[in-house]
Amino acid sequence: RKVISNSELDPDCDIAELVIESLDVHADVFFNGAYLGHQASAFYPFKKDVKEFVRPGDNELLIRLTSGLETVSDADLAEIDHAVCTELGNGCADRGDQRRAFVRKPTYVYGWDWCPRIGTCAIAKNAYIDCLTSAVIRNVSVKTVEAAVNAKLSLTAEIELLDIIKTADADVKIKISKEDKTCAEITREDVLLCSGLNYVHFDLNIEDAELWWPNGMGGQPLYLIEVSVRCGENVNTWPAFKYGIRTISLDTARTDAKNRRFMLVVNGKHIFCKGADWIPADSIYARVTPEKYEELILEAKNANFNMLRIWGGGIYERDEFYDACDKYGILLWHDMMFGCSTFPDHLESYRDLVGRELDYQTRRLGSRTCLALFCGNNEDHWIFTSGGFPQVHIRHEKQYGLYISNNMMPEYIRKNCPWVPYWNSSPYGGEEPNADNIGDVHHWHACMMNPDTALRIEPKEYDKVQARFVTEYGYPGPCPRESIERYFDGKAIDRNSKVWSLHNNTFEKLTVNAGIKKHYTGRTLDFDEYLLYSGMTQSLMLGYSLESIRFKDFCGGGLFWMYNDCWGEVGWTIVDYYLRRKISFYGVRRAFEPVKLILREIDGKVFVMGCNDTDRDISFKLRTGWVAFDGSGDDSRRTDVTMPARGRHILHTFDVSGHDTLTGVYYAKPEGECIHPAVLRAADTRDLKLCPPRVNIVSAKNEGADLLIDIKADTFCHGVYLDTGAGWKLNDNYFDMLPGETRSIRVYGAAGKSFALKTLLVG
Ligand code: BMA
Repeated sequence: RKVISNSELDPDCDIAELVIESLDVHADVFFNGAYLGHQASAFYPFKKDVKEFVRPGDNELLIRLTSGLETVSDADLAEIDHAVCTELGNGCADRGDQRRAFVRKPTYVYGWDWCPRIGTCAIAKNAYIDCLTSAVIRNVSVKTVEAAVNAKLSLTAEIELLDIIKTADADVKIKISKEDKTCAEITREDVLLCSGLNYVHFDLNIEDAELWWPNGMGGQPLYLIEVSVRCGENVNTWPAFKYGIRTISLDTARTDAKNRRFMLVVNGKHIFCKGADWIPADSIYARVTPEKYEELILEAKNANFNMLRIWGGGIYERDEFYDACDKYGILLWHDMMFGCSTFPDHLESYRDLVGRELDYQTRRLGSRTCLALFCGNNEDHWIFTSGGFPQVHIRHEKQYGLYISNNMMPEYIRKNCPWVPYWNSSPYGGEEPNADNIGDVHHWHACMMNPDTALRIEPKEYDKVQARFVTEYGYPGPCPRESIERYFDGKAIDRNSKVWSLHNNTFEKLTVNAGIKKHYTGRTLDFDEYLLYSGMTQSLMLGYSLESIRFKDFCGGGLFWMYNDCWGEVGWTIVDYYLRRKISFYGVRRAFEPVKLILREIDGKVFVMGCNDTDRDISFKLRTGWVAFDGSGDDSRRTDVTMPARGRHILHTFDVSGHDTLTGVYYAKPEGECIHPAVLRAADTRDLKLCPPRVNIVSAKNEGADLLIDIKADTFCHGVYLDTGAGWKLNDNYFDMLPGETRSIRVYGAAGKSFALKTLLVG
């Protein structure tokens, strides 16, 4: 119930449009006692002209909300009788409530493997009244036609003339500026507006344009776009918005008899997408603050991501989220909100409801700089072939939800943002969804979801990836101690307690302990050791697998499950619910470095791949070969190499030449350039015959607010870290060093502090 004062309203307006941005989910809306209507979706706003009901003094808005589940009958469920998710033999307990298929709201709130059931029911965003007169801008869409020094944009203003009988004359004005410098300004004078919708189109040239690039590939310059319409005395202004000049397309061209490419092309360059899957940042999604969005997207940038995939069981995020992605160069693979279920697309009323949502969201998001691709759903195509659901006869008029992704979405994209690439589902493509040769893959069953624990904890399994694009796979790890203490709420941390198991991912299945045992030690560990070793294992599994995927030059992206949390748990993420970095953050950050060397052995040869996301060729002398852990023997050679701009190339190969990989490592180390060396992982760390580590801090100084520490290793050292606790952010931590290597570590904001330097003990 909200009291709206009449003083906020202009008595001379044509309409007083009440806007309620998000209602979760079934709502009856009353204004001063008048019934305005029923809303049944959290995914588009409720809008109604309330001018005739406005009265002097206070006005009353009354909303009656329900969760919506009560409207779903057994007969409804029988019609789509597969909504019970038995996927992965896990039962519906972990995928919520089967009725979720009928309610258009975030469905993760009914419980998922990574969160408990917290069924929401809310006025989730803002509510206000817009007083509108004569001509109103209803939408502005913009497309980069040419991303070049002299860039071309096309822009369309959708203007509604509120007079339903008569025409009117108007001036429509566009201004594009950057840091107060006007780059383009056009006024279209004396435009004839007809009753209802009018589309006014502009072609714009921007000279000396600065192009927007994904993170790591260049800058993110944003231009300010202002659009207004004057009709008689009235001026209506569309909220000014920022836009980065760039083109994005999806290349699915055939590469050979069997395969097709699946790569995004930004400003004419094929890119490798680096990142992870995004879920709502809170179980109670309405309480996510703009600051939390900002921090999470900044951390995605810090982890060297250039992409997030918005997963289809969550929400269309708030504007602040997309603003931050534009600002930090994070492209979006954007699922529509359908996931892991069948949906009642045979019902006219359901198609109508969903149609409004798709129309609203494609209009709202289609011109966003960061938007790289719309995707129909999460795993809805795949579940028909993955054995989880009974085989059903899918007819055209009853596609169990697929009609929405297959037929409705392409129509709305064509109508509202035809320049945005579209993909029907994730995973999708080829003879059956999850095929290696076409489209994207959720790489779960061969590894983390395999009943065989040995496969779940073996990093080398990821060298077998043949996918054109990986959109999901994962490996779990715990949060830092500070976060676990927080959810234990003052009680002693007990790994046999109910609290612990509630905060443990359903699919963890003792994998974390098995991983520690394989890679590090069979000792009984105290709690801090458990955190350290499990964090290192997650870091290894994610870091190694992302390198394996990036090494495949036919593969267009490596996105792991998942980036962020909606509550604290031992789970998939690298940044926890409380925004603390896990140890694995650093492993992922290294795997995604814009300029990066990766070593892999194939048939007795070591391949050195150079990944260079930047716009300049990089040439340097590269030392490659083998070195003993204690530094005593070094069999290496120097070669001149060049890493061409914006590409992945094999720079060099050399024979393994029979050295003992348990007493030393094959490596590739650039000389001069600030590029980290790469080592070839020959065996599990636990099996290596490491010598006692010798590593020291050689200098520590303050630089502005930061602490800068130089470290030198005399031997090979595994898991070198500054013991800062989770309260500090570093440019790197928990890394390996070669004998003789030095590294500079920056601890942000830690000027004047000192921290102990440690290495991980193995065995
Ligand atoms: C995939 C995702 C999510 C799920 C994740 C981990 O199925 O699409 O639904 O949470 O795996 O289990």
